Amino acid sequence: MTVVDCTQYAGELRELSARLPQIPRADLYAFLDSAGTAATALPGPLASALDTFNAEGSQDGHLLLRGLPVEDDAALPPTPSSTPAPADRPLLTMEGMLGLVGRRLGLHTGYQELRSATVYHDVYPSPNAHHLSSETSETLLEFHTEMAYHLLQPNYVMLACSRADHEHRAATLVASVRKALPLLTAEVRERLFDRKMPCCVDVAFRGGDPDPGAIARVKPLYGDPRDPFLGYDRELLSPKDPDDVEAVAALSKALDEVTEAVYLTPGDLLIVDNFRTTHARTPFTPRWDGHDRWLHRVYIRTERGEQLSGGERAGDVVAFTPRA
Ligand SMILES: O=C(O)CCC(=O)C(=O)O
Ligand SMILES: [Fe+2]
Repeated sequence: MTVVDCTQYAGELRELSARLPQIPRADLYAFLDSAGTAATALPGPLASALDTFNAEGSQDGHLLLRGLPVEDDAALPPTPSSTPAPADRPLLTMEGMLGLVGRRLGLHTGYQELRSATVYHDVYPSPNAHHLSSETSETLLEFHTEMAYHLLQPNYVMLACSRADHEHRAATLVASVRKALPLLTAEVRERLFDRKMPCCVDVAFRGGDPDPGAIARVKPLYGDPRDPFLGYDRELLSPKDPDDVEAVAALSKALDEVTEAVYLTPGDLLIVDNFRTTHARTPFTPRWDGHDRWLHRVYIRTERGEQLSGGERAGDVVAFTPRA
């Protein structure tokens, strides 16, 4: 795991965050523009770590910023129990960090069908969550490349932590294709590379049909054959051909073998390279006491993988087209 210790920059980062509009949802475009300006003034070593990760990726496919400024637990509002956040909710420090870091990397993107088309998502446990939802808690949220079936799939998923779960059991798991690839035989790689496989989509993208089936086609491996991108979803990817089923099983096993666990704690910001990894979350037990686990999530698009065609702004909301 690659960790950037940001403790020494906390003061500077607090100041940058204080320069941003303090009611971000009042005018999110303006907020993200302002974050874009502030992101040019990030502390040097942090800025270079982000720029290098953005340009080259990394072996383990994620970057953990630790020791960022964050409110004391007592100063935070209660962990939300509904979504989206009220438009007048004041900026939380970790949301400020997601603004700064995200704008250093690319463009924050909302997804029309998801979370009322908002850009900033609260991730918190919810009773009776659908088993594929980030609102699950007592069950394992299985490996998924975020929206692997979406033509405008985000390049990064960023998760910033305001509250951990009480027992510190919830781990965010990340498995990197750069680590898994050497564990695959040449035959398996060849079978998975550039081969479109049927893939279901998350509930939000089903257009009200409870089970539209595999309406997308996803390639498990694609891009540069020596350093491929990964599209892997344990629940949604639905290969039918027996050779495909077998190859995906081999990939699945390799991903399990290289899995790394990140226990997010307040002041952590995890950047997940969503083109080279799949991620998951282990079970934990909520107490429903207003202090349950609380993350903030944004999606970032960059030039890589043709996710942008020119003229986009940070804060744009995009509509669903399945990969086909
Ligand atoms: O709760 C987590 O650690 C990750 C949940 C997740 O997969 C997501 O929010 O995209
Ligand atoms: Fe996710």
